[in-house]
Parts: sequence; structure tokens; C-alpha cells
Amino acid sequence: MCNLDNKNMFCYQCQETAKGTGCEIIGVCGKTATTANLQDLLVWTAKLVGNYNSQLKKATNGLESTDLINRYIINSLFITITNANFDDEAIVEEIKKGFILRNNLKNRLLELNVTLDEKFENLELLNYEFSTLEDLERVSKSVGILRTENEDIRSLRELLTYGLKGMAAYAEHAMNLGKMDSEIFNFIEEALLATSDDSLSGDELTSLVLKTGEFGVKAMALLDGANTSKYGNPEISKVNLGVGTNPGILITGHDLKDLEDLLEQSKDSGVDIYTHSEMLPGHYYPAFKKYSHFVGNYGNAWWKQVEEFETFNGPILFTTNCIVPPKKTSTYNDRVFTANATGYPGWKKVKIDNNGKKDFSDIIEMAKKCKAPQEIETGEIIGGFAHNQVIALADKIVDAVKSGSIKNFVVMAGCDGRSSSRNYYTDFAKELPMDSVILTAGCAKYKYNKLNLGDINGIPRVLDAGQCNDSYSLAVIALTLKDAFGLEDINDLPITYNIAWYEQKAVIVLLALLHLGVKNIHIGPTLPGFLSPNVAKVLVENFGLAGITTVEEDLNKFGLK
Ligand code: SF4
Ligand code: SF3
Repeated sequence: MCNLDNKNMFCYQCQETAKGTGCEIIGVCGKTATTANLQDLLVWTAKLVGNYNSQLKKATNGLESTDLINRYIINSLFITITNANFDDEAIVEEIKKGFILRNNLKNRLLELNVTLDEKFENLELLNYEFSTLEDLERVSKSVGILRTENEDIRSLRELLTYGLKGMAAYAEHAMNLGKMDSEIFNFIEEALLATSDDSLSGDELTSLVLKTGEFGVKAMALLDGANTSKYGNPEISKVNLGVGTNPGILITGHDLKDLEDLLEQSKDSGVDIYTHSEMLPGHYYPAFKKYSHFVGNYGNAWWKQVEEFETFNGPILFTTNCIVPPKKTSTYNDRVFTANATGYPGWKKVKIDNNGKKDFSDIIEMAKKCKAPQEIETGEIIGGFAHNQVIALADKIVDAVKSGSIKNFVVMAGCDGRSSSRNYYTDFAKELPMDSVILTAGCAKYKYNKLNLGDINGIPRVLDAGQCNDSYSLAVIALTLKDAFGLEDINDLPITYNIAWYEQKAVIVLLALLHLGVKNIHIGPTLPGFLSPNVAKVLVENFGLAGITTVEEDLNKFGLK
């Protein structure tokens, strides 16, 4: 079995990977080699748990399937998403937890006199003592990405794994709102195990990658249903960018259940709540508008947090990624709290009460003693254009297209990131002809959502559907427009896809779009380092997947100039 040989670590799961090929010494994201290796081991442990869990489900016709195990598997994947968790101790705890679950499941199978399936015996190389971090790291070095020697099989296995990580994140948010789908859990388990199945051919893995897109759509639809049934359909909303005079709590990440609980627990406390980065769309949901202390959005996308957390002055609550490691000189470390899959060494973990509910009282008490946020911008932005709202405007949009006022839609969803090559997206948005409308979701929007790009007959030129998972809304909108125009094929619509990717949620969004039949998607600023030339070729030939060039060249290529 191949291992890291003379490398400290190997990770190429995100767009910022070193030299576009892989982080081998330390992560560009700030992940140490130890953290990276432990994360690989956690994914492996989730497979071990999945192996016995799938056998138990089979033996008991699903009767002994538990939410505890499902949550363990999806949360383990979520922990390893880029910028979610840098806390080695927390990751080790999860690995240990997984071993206990694996032992319990195995014992239960033996109790039931089930003959154990030896297909995934190769996962059992982890027969070691949990004594030291060094022991764990030693073992972890043989379970990572480079264990697969064939570069195409490795590429497909990793593409599959990253799609599953993104799907797991969305499934976890839905689960937090009480919505679960055993089909999704079963698929995640099956596909995760397939990444360690040496009998699968490249073609079989490719079909599984495409099937991941199908389940990605299901997971996003499940989360959309969970969010909208609980909090109402997003509606056109103006969000304040300025600050008030009360102290504030800044909530970041994607988990709307945490937003709800924080708003509820902090009402009447004299503390205001501000969203940050991917939590901005919280303002679009009717259920949260009743909270008068829910005052606005502070700052930009995740990568600007080191400066913005400094000036915010109050506590910060991470509900999911993206965490940027603070600088040595950062003074906000004692003000940061993490929840769910997130963690950072030295930052506080949110307390969970005896009923399993998050207790934000420490954060609220801390906020009361803090200064009000320092103003870094003023004005407001508009959003809330998820499927229900856009469909309500469909007649107006169809008329605008028929009259020629709107000539094109450009889907510019995805992620933002710190590399200067991403200024392409700001320039692209600025250079688009005035009869083009941007459809967006995810933190990619921060590259152009404050540019005041105007409107077309009252329809804003940037329609923000919400978080990255709300890319589902963009697909629903496209399918609705296809029907409204009486078209056969979604690709006949005047829609161009120019998507910015960064982490693994963007991978599931991409696979979901491919499953829906969308062709000629452009992704940037660079193509994923984990696509081997042959795997990239399959995606190019079958789906027209392409990268980006310059704004000028791409506008011409897309027929937008
Ligand atoms: Fe490198 Fe990205 Fe992996 Fe971090 S998540 S180690 S930046 S490839
Ligand atoms: Fe952003 Fe991390 Fe991807 Fe949810 S918060 S889109 S990068």
C-alpha cells in the first residue's frame, strides 16, 4: 500500500491547494500535517462504521438503523471539509467515538450470528491502541489520498469523497431541523465504502460520481424543504450593512437552526445579532423578521474575517466553515465560539444542555460586556430571490426576456476565496452587458453584490437565492423558465454557468447540476487539482465542463459581448 513516503501530508481537496496540485507540507488553509492526516483517519473511521452499519441494516431489514450512526458518518465527513475544523483533540475524540461505534456494531452482528462480510477487511488496518497522537498519526499516514496508486482511480475516489462531504454537510443541516431521508444516508454509506472497494473499475466509479449528483439534488431539496417549511419561503429583503449602538453577536456559517436558537435566546438581552458571510441569507426568511434585534450583516465572505472579527468587537459564533486561522496578533481569540462540526484550538465550544439543546448564554453574557461593533460600511443590499420568490415574478421575467430587456442570465454561484485571481468575478460582473442578470448563491456573491449593478424593469441585476445549498433554487428557477418558454432542454435557455468553486460543497453543487443535465459549465478560477487528465477529459467530453480565461475572452466566448 502506498503512503505518504517523504511527504508530511497530502491534500488537494480545495481550489487553493498548493501549486494547484496538492498541499504536502502544510495546508494553504493553515491545516497542519497532523490535522490533515487525522482528518484522513476520521474519514477512514467513518467507513469502518459504515461497513458494519450497512451489514447490520441488511441483517435486520433496516430495523436497527439509528440516527446516531447516520449522524456520526455525516458529521465526520463535515468535520473534514475545508476550513471546518483545525482542532486535533476534537478530531481524535471523533475517531475514538467511531471506534466504539464500530465495536458495538460488530458485536451486535456477532450477537445476531451474522457471518461478517469480509469485503472491506482492508479497512481493518486500524488495529492499534489509542495511546498517543503519534500512534494515530502513524496509522493515518497510510489511509490518505495517496494510498491509491492509479491516478485516475484516485481522482474518481476523491471526486466521489468530496461530493459526499458536501452532501453530508447539507444532510446534517436538514437533520438539525428534523428532516432525514434514509435513502440519502444509505447512499452516502454505500458510496463512501466504494472509495475503498478495489474491485470497482473506473467506469463503475464514474457512474457512482454521477449518481452522487442525483443524491446531491435530493439532499439540497431536503434541506430546502427543511428550511422553508420551518422558516417560510425567502422573500425580497433589504439587509442593512451598517451597525447600531448596542453590543452585537456575529453568527457565521450555514446552520439556520443555530440562527433561530440564538435569536430566540438573545431577544430582550440588549444585544443585537448580525450575520456574517454565508449566514446573510438568514435575513431573507420571514420567520426571522420578527426579531427586532436581528439588525444586519457585518462584513464580507469568510476570507476577510481576520480583519472583520477584530473590528466587530463582540463574540463570534461559528456554526460551520469557513474558519481562517487567526494571526498571532489577533485579539479576538477569546471571543470566538464554535458549534457542530467546527473547531479551532483554544476557541470555546458552545455548551449543550441536558436536553441536547445549544445553550448560548455564555455568548450573550460575553456580548453584554463588549463594545458595539465598529462601522466598516453603510447602506444595504437586496436578496431573497430563491425559487418561490422568483417564480412569483416569473411573468415579469418572461415578459422582460420576450421584450428583449433581459437577454441573458449568468449563474455565478459558488464560493469566494482569497486569491487575487478571483477578482475576475468582480470584473466579469462589472463588464456584463446591462441586459444580463446574475443568478447567484453561496459566498461567491461577495465579489459583486455591493457593486450597485442596477435593475432591469425593477428586476435587480443580481438575484441572490441564498446560501450555496440554495443553488438548488437556481436549478428550480431554470427548470421553471424552461417550462415557461416551452423548451425541451434546459440548455436551450439563455443561461450561462460561470461558477466559482473553493471547497467541497461546490463539488456537490457541480455534480447536482450535471445530474440535472446542465452542460457547458465553466468553473474557476482554476480547475480542481484532484481531476486527473483522463477524468477531466471525461467531464469535458460528456458535459462540456471548462475553465475560465480572461473576462474579455470569456464574455466573447459566452456570446455576451
Ligand atoms: Fe490544502 Fe485546501 Fe487541503 Fe487546506 S483543504 S490542505 S488548502 S488542499
Ligand atoms: Fe463559502 Fe466556505 Fe464555499 Fe457555502 S463559506 S460557499 S467557501
